[in-house]
Amino acid sequence: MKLIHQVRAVKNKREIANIKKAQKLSELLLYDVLKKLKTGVTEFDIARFITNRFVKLGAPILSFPPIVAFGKNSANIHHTPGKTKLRRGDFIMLDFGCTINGYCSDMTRTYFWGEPTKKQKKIYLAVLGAQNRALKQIQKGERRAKIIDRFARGFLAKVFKNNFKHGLGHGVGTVIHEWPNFKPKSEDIIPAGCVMTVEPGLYFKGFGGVRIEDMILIAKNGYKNLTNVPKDIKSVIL
Ligand SMILES: [Mn+2]
Repeated sequence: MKLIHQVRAVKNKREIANIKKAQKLSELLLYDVLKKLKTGVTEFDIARFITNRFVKLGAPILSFPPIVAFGKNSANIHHTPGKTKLRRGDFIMLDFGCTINGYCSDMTRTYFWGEPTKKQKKIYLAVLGAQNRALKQIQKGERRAKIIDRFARGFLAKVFKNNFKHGLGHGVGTVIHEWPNFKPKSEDIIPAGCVMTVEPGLYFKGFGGVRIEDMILIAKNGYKNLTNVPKDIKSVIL
C-alpha cells in the first residue's frame, strides 16, 4: 500500500493548475520587484513590497516569508530581510512564492547589482551548470532522487568544495516542503505528476551566495519547467 505522502505527491489537473497560477503570479511580481530595486533600498523594503503586492494581486497567503538578501547576507540560506541597504556589486537573492487555493509556488533568482566580479560570475555559472545537469538527468528519465542530487552536487564539488549545504530540491503542494526530496541519502523515486523544485546553491560566509530555483512538473518522459524567468548570466546583471 502506498503511503499518504506518496499519494499526495502526484497532482491532478486542478492541483497543477493552482500551482501554475501561483507561479505565474510570483513571476509577474518578480518583475515588479526588479523595478523597485535601487541603490540604498533595504531588504526589508523589498520584502514588504512583495508581501503587500501579493495582497493586492489577490494572493495574500504566501508559501513562506519572502527571503530578500543583499550582498554577503546571501550566504545565509534562510536569511531574514533586515535593514541592509543595496549597494553596487551586491548579490541580490530573492526567494518567494504564494499560494492559490492552498497550493504553493516556490522560486529563487539571484541577481547582480552591477557588473559581477570574476568570482561572483564563477559562482553563478557553477550553480546554473549544476541545475542544468540535474535537469538533464531528469529529462533523460532518471527518477532516483539521490542520483539526481549527486549530479548537481558532484559538479559543484569540482568547482567549490562543500559549499552546497542543502538538498537539491523538494516536492511542492499544499505545503511548501513535501515528499519527495532530492538529497544525498534520499531513497525516494520521483513519480510522474509530482511537482519538484531544483535549487542548487553555493554559499560563502562573509562574501555571499547564489541559489537558482525552478519548479518542475515531472512527466512520464522528461519534465516541464513551470518557471519562466530568464536565468542566463546576462539576464541577471542589473
Ligand atoms: Mn524551495
